[in-house]
Amino acid sequence: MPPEAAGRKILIVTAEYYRDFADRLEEGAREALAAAGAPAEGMLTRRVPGCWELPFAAQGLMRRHLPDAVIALGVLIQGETDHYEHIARETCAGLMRVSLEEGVHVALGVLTCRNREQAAARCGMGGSKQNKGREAAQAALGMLSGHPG
Ligand code: RBF
Repeated sequence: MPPEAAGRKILIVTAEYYRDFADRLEEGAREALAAAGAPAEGMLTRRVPGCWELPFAAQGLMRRHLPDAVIALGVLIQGETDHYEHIARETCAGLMRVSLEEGVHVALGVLTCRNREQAAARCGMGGSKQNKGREAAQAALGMLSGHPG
């Protein structure tokens, strides 16, 4: 069987509001794609300022580059106001909407955390083996290899 990612174009769009976490998520996603046989030219990576920008950017990039799948990455951390709730809700709803509108799977690698420690543990930092960027990439690959859609 050919590697799942061979010959595919996969877009990784990352919100870099927390640059340290963003870098780790993107790294996890890229490693998972490379392990599945994606050549460097099959991976398109783009950055946006924050999670709020992810749905708009993803849609524009999908129309322009026609990827086979999209991986959306970012970290939201609760603050003292309720901004977090609004950004989290609209980011997730927006990503689902563009996925359905464009007919291309968007893997959700957006973390919604109470604090930096929670985010670090999910980005493979401080000895953690978890990386939600890697998991999102694996979900995207799973959808490309035989899942309906
Ligand atoms: N963007 C993130 O990616 N993660 C955050 O935790 C985050 N927190 C924010 C908190 C406030 C109060 C505001 C105004 C913005 C925040 N943003 C965050 C940035 C947001 O996603 C977006 O980039 C900006 O609002 C500009 O449209």
